[in-house]
Amino acid sequence: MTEIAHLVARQVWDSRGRPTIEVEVTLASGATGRAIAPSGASTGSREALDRRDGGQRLGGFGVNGAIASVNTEVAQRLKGMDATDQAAIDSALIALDGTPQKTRLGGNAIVATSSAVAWAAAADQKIPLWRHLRGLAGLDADRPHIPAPMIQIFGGGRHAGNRIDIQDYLILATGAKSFSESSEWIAEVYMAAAKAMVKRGKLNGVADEGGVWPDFTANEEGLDLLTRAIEAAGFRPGADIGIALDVAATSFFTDGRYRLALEGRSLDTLGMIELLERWVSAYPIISLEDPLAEDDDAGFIEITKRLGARIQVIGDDYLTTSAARVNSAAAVGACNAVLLKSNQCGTLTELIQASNAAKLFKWNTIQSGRSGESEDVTLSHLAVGLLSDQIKVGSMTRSERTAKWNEVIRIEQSFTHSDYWRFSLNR
Ligand code: 2PG
Ligand code: MG
Repeated sequence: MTEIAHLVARQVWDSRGRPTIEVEVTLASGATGRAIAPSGASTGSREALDRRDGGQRLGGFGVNGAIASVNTEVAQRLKGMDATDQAAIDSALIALDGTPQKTRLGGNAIVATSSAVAWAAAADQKIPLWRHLRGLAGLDADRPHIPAPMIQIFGGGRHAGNRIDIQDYLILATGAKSFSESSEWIAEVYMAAAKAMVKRGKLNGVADEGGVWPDFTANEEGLDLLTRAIEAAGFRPGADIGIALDVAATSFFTDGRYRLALEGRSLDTLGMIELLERWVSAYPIISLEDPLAEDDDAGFIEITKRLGARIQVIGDDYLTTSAARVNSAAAVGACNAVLLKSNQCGTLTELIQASNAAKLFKWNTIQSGRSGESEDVTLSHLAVGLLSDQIKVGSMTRSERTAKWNEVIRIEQSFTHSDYWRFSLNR
C-alpha cells in the first residue's frame, strides 16, 4: 500500500515573489505528502541547480520546464515504487536526471519530489516526518533531541542588495535550556536591535530573510550594534548569547581578493583571516560560516587551524552538502562543521549521507533553509530527525521563517522531556 499511485507538480510562490515548484505525492493507501522547493541567492558553484525557464516571463524565473518534467517522466518512473524506500526513490531520480548538477530535470524538481515522497511515507505510517527520517538515517527514533535555533538579526550581502559585505549576523542562545526559551531570548535581542536602529533613524525595513536592514558604514558596525543589543535585552554577550556570522565570502571574492566594497578595501587570504581573528577576539563570536571563498582550500585549512578549537568553522558554499566534500575537507583539517541544505545536493538521501559523514568526524551539523523559502516545514523535521545541532533559516520575522521555528516549538512540546542542544565542539 505504500506504492506511489500518483504524483503531480504545480507552480506556487516563494518568499521573494518568484515562482517555485510544489510536488504532491499520493500513495496507493491514500496517504499524501507534499513539499515546496526553496531557492538560494548566494549559491556555491557545485550545488544542484534550479531549472528555470529563462526568457522574459517572470524575470526568467519560471519553472514550467521543471513542472513538466515531474508531471511526465518523473511521475512515470516513480509510479509503483515504494515510498518508504527513500534510497531507491532518490537513486531513481539521480539516474533519470543523469547530470552532475541535476540540470536536466532540475534540482528544484528533484528536491521537491524527494521531500514529498518522504512526507507521504511518514503520513502512511502515521508518524511525524522527523521520526521517519530517523529510520532512514539509522538513528535512534526515540531520542527527544531538539536542535538550537541560529537566528539572524541583521541581513546583508546578497540578501540586502549588497548594502554591506557580510551576509548574516546571527545569534545562538548558548545559555538557554530549550528551543522555546532560546527563541524568546532571541526575539528580545531582535527587538532591541530594531529599537537601536530606530534611535539612529536607520530602521529601513528588513532584508530577504527578515533580518533588520543593515544601514551601516562598516561591516564591524553590525558586530558592535549586535553586542550592544544583546546587553540592552538584558543578556550577557558570550555567556548567555553568542554571535555567529555567515560571511558568505564567495560572494565578494573576485580576481583573487576579498573585496569589502562597503569599506573600499580588498584583502588577500591572510588579510581576511586576520580580520576575522580580530573580530573573534573583540566580539563574542562562536561560529563563522564560509569565512573564505569556496575554492580557497588553503584559507579554510589555515582558519580552522587558528580558530577551530574555539569556534565553529562551517562550510556552506565550500561543502555544498556533499559527503565526498565533507570527507576530503576533514582529511585536510578544513572546517569543523557543515551546513546542510537539501536543495544544495538535491535529494534527502544525499543530505543524510553528508550529515552522517560529518557526524563520523564529530563535526557539528547545521540544517539550513535558503533565502528563498515558503511555508514548507521539511527543514524543521530534518533538524530534529537527523539529530542536527542547530537550525538556521533567517530571522524572527516573515512567515516563511517563523513557520520553521514554530514547527520545532510544536515538536519540542510533543516530547515529555527534551534532550536540548548544548554548544560544544568535537562532541
Ligand atoms: C546561506 C543561505 C541562507 P542562500 O548562505 O547560508 O542564509 O543563503 O539561500 O541565498 O544561499
Ligand atoms: Mg551560507
